[in-house]
Amino acid sequence: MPSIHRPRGWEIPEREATPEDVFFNRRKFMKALGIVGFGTIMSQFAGCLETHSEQPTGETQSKGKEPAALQLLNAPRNPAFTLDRPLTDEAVAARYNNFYEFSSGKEEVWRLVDRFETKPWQVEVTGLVKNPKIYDIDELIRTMPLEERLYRFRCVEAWAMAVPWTGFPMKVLIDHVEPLSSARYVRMVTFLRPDQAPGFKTQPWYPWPYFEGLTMEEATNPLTLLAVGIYGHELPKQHGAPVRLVVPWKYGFKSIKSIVRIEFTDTQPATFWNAVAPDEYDFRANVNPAVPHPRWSQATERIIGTGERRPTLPYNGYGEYVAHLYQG
Ligand SMILES: Nc1nc2c(c(=O)[nH]1)N[C@H]1C(S)=C(S)[C@@H](COP(=O)(O)O)O[C@H]1N2
Ligand SMILES: [Mo]
Repeated sequence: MPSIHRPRGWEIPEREATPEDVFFNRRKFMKALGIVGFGTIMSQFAGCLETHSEQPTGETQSKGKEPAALQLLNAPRNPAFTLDRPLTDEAVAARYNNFYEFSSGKEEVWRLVDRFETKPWQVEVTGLVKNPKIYDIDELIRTMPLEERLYRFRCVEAWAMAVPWTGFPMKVLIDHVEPLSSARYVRMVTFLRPDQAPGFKTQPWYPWPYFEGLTMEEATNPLTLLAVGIYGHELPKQHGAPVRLVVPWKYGFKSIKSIVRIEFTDTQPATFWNAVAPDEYDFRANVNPAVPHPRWSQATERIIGTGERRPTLPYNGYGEYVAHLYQG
């Protein structure tokens, strides 16, 4: 190993020049307004916030009663997670998506999501747990410790972005349901609604609904996030509303969107892309520049929006958090 000092996460400058300055300034502004009744805020920002059915009344309210949109906006940023690159422009990220339930065309997914109904929404947590439970998405947003994290995100197809997710560590939810000692894996499943997403019918050969899995060690790793927001507001449908997984050290296909079921098992669950092409996508799928995909190199990645190419980082730059999971 050459003795090059690679700065650790907390030593890297938070971000280089970013197109998101405007966004973060807006949030600071919103926080400052937080001392005012938020009816005022909501009426000022009604045009840019997607609000929940629960309407603001203008009276002082506790955190527990705030509309989900405002809670996401107020989630504190976790300073432990910094970037070595600018954040991706919000509109670029929102118009370049992998979400096969809608289309295999990354640039058209956002135009096909209108009929997808993400409210109301429930997530069933089941399997080898002491306290199986069906959670309403509003309950999750109200009761889970929401925070914002700036994460790199790397698709197996070699495109990459860097975005601010709002969510909560999956471990918090896992602790709530108390897995049995026999639970060794977590299996997650996406919705199956052919009338709300055209891809089910246009690509009937796929083994719908989309399914993914992690080991318990991976699922409870502090990096593993269940995201309910991005750029300070609710997830747009194309990003996997209302709740999706984010495992930043693995290729993007592990980060399953629009989750309806989380199941604890004692055997390694099958995964969607492994079922489709076992020679190309394995269960583990850790980002690794040294292991090429059978059809292309993984040595570099292309930053969406700018087209810049950067070297791929082992574990997508998160080795300090996760490399120990894979030793031996
Ligand atoms: N349900 C579901 N989840 C999914 C996918 C999908 O097709 N369906 N695609 C995956 C892939 S390949 C990637 S790269 C990311 C893309 O997330 P983004 O569109 O929010 O950037 O979602 C992942 N989660
Ligand atoms: Mo991907």
